[in-house]
Amino acid sequence: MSVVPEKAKSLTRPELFDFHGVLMTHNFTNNWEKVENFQARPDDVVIATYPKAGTTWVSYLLDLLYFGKTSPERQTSIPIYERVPFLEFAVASFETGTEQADKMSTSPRLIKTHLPVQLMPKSFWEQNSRIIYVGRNAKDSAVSLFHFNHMTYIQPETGDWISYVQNFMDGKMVYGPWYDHVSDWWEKKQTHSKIHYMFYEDLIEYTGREIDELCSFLGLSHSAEEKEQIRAKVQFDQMKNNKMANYSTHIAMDFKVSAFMRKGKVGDWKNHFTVAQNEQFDEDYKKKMKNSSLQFRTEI
Ligand code: PPS
Repeated sequence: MSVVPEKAKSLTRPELFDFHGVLMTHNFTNNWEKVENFQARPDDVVIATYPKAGTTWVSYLLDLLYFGKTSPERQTSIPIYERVPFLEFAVASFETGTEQADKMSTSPRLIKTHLPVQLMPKSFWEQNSRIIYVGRNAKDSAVSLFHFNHMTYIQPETGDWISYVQNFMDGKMVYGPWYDHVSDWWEKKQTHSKIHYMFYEDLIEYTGREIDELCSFLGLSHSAEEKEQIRAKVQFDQMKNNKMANYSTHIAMDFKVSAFMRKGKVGDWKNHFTVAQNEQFDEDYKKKMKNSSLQFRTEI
């Protein structure tokens, strides 16, 4: 990734604004013409998530499934954010996501996005590219995003925990409300066979089974031994200590504030929500999700 470090460090936190009906910041819209007209390929594999749902985890898993055997040097020399371009990323002084994706020579290209389903570039649908959507329960997503927002200037001002949770419930977040994002992708999945919808909580509890299902969706055949080796490499502690997977080389993040691989758990929300806040959140959640058949687990 080409970057001018000193220039990047002097950037200020962005403001939220309405972008085609979704709250966004210029860090993800500055390059919109190129994003909207992005030329997808039939063999592209997209990892789509609301932020903090396990994007990096699944990105690394896919990278190992596709390239672990054929390009082992990749594992020790290229950070995950360069192996898997972030499509709409357009932060001043960094290479854009589309520039990164356009010059990729791998096949397939693995591409990450946080776009809500209605903003996906149409070429992905026309080319019938495979899309893996990862969902994570709202409370743990909110907690993870809260810590992340504090550790990177790419995100808007976040405020204290109390006002942040209110904003989360009100959908005043980059990429809009969590509730719409997970539900709209879920709806799309019902009619589009090239979307594989998975859950962070299942990946934690049944990693082996989830890898099997991913392989079957992607048409990949790996031996049980290979899959077991990959399963071991994507464990939280392994990734946390892996400089090529833990973002520690990314200059937009301040690891003194928080680690990118922070806890990697289901249920850390219990260490953040007060009893009253939790009751209010649950009440509000029921209303917002009443028309969706989606079920998340907040503990395992
Ligand atoms: S981002 O910035 O949206 O791309 O972040 P994303 O990668 O989606 O999410 C980061 C959270 O995923 C956790 N994570 C993992 N959990 C369990 N096992 C593994 N291997 C793993 N890798 C990443 C990471 O720790 C962040 O969650 P929190 O709760 O903050 O720890």
